[in-house]
Amino acid sequence: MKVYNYKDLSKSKIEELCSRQIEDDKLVEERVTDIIKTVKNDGDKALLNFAKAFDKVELEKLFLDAEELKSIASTIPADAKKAIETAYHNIKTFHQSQLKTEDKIETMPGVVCWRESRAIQKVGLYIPGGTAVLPSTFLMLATPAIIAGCKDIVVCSPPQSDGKTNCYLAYCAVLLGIEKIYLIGGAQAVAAMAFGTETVPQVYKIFGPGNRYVTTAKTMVQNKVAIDMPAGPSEVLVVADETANPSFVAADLLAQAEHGIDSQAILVSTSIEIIEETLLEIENQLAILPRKEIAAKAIENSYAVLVNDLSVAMEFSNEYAPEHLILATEKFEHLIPLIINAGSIFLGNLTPESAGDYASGTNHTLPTSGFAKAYSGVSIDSFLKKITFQHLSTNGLKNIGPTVEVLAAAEGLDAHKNAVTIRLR
Ligand code: HSO
Ligand code: ZN
Repeated sequence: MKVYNYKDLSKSKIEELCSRQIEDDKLVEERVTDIIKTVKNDGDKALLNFAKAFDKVELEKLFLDAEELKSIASTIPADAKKAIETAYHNIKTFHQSQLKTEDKIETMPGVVCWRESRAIQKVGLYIPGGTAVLPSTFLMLATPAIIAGCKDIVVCSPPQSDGKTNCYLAYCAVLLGIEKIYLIGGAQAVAAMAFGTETVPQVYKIFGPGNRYVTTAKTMVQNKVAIDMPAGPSEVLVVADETANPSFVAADLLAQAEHGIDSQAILVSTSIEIIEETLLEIENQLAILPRKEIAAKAIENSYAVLVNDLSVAMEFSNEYAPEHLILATEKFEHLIPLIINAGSIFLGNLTPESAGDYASGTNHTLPTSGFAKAYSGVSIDSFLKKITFQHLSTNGLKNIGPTVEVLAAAEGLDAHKNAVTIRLR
């Protein structure tokens, strides 16, 4: 991990440090284009062939039904079952609190405007399999979808080598009342949900993280369906002062690093001692991690920045716009107002990102790659559309009519003007 001193950094170097170099990979793009075309043309047959080619399984059918899910779920260990239930309870409680009705507003006498929410009727959730199975992602996406009232919730996850899904995902399905898991992974899952096949229903919005193939596919189907957000490798930025605990900071950076070799774990600190001790701690803790090869590569691509004070740290953080921001300082309260760009924030020395990744209640589907400058993480809002309403009374029509007539005339749109005039008569 490289260490920089902020005062030696030029503006362009800061920009470079804050930019995530995601080169577009022409080969991935070509393959994904091909996969999408094949799924569009051949439907289920293509999906079964891709399962054979990519997941190395011969599937008899493309989904597990409620009975099968129940039977797989019954093999879940008791402690995992309880942990999933606790996480689900917290995620549900937090997301339920986001359901709000808005007031009706009388903008002028007799003119009333308001907004109401309606759920997106058909949504598709992608739950990665690959190097890590993520039942937590299933909870993070399905819970708000259900609370929002989405009618059709299509869940895709790649099949395991036995042609099934694991007991954790199956148990989540049972707990959530989801009656099918489609055994489809990668770009082909995204294509299936975007265009529909004989078996897989077409949806209006696709959610969920995934590898390069999945995220490339999500970008490519955007003229057909909405997506939750553009996705890049996961990242954390830790702001630490002398009140931070280097072992905790190292553990948080490594938790991020183990996600993938392209993950970034950034440390910004006011104390060179904290930086040095954290780097030593990273070495110690890394040595015994099962995913140490992955984590070591990610740490190699990461860096630390020494700053003069916490306000400069926050300036850097806002420029970086991290997916996760950990404020490893007792003074976190003072820093909250300085935060402008970040996906989700973890306050103080006792709040690890892992808490939010799994169980505290906040959503872990968050904007990466600097998109926190413009995007929010997944929440209830992601599954809703806000529809506006208005009503004019006789008095309202009289009050607003002349304004509309004048503006319509100014735009040369007489039919618009007429729609008011005819009523005023
Ligand atoms: N940190 C990931 C979420 C996750 N972590 C799932 C563990 N499991 C992206 O926010
Ligand atoms: Zn994580």
